[in-house]
Amino acid sequence: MFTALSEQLTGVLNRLRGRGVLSESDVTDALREIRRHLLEADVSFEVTRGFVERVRERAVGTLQVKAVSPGQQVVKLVHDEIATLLGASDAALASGVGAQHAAPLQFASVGPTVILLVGLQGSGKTTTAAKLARRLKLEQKAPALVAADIYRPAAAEQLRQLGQQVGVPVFGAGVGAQHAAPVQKLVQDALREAESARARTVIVDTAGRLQIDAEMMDELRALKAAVSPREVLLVADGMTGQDAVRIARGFHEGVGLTGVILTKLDGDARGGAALSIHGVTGVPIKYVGVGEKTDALEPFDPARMAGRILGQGDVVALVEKAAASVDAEAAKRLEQKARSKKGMDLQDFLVALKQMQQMGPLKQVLGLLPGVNAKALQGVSMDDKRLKHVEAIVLSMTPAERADPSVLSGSRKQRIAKGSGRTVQEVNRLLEQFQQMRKMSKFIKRM
Ligand SMILES: Nc1nc2c(ncn2[C@@H]2O[C@H](COP(=O)(O)OP(=O)(O)OP(=O)(O)O)[C@@H](O)[C@H]2O)c(=O)[nH]1
Ligand SMILES: [Mg+2]
Repeated sequence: MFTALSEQLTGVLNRLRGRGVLSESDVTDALREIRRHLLEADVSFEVTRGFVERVRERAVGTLQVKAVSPGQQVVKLVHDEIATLLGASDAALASGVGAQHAAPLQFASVGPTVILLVGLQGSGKTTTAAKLARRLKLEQKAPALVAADIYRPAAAEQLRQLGQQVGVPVFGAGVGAQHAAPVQKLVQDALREAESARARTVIVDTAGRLQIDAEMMDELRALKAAVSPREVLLVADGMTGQDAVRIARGFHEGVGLTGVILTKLDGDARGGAALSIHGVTGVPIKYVGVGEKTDALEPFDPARMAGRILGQGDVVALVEKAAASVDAEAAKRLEQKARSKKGMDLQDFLVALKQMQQMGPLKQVLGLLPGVNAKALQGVSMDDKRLKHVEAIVLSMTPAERADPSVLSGSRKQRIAKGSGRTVQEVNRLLEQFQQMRKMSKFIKRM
């Protein structure tokens, strides 16, 4: 997801992170780069400008108080601002990265909950309706689907097939039905049918237009008035970049939105839509679509998404947790990972190294790490500087590369070396040590 942006921002932050001393002009340089990358990702100009100004202001404050590890602090600022752009509240940020903070769907206290899906043609409304229905069914919310696209028989048929696939009943706009009545009347009838079929949540799939026009907005407003939806969700194509901003603004002003579902984030969406849309509408992104199948819908968690974009979710968690001694939970996770079939990945390797550094003298520590033998790590002389280098290398990798280093081709290694300011030989050495550790822990597991 957002691969290019993620790689670029990760690169800038890695360079900052390593710095013990940081001047205002270092921050200015880094922000100039970040600004360029955001604009390249098609984040809206206003959003980008606001972002850079906020980070600059706060970073200058941080530098003035001569905080320890200023690089790390500025990285945290950038992370938090990205999370804020994506819709994280201050409370969510304060409660740490591990916490889950997806915006939940709202349910009506009496009667069925109506969820109106709106959006332009091809944005993914019908697919998303089915995905959402599947999810609500799993959550025991007794969902039903209503087809409000009365213009194309094929549209209702598509919804009907998808409904069948996920085992959710579909009402309304039957093929061959007479469409003399206005759409809101047909949808009201369908809603009543759904209610008598004991549906408790009703997802209404509306007709899209190529462009926002007055006719569509009038129809949607009439529909909204007729069915009193608890949620009006804009289904927006995540690939459209900052065009999504204009679309979202149009729909928000036209009908009033309660949330957004961004689709097609599994493709090569650059990130512009995701990073701009909340800032412009003020409503939360509630879910993201990550594939064509009906199970490809994920709740959207701004802070975790920020971590993902910056390729540092776990590391931020680690920094925040940084205790004087071993982090019990991380150690447990490591143990589970070491004992699992897949074994440790590079992210775990880094966590293990950091844990060891926090804990001080190596020898005392090695015994604590399950499945890792002192011998396996002998090559890694763990002074602070070496650890920083190792860390920089691992952080220059994308999450996918960390999970599976076998994908690392020569050109990827070169990119990583460049991003971390190390040599390709060092990258290779790190990978060798990692393989040794894996072998060792597999061996121990078998015993
Ligand atoms: N890769 C991917 N494709 C998606 C996603 N969501 C929807 N699509 C695809 O996008 C295309 C359009 O989806 P629809 O659900 O038909 O879009 P719509 O908004 O209902 O379109 P109209 O009814 O014509 O306005 C389909 O080919 C879907 O399979 C997603 O999250 N990822
Ligand atoms: Mg449709």
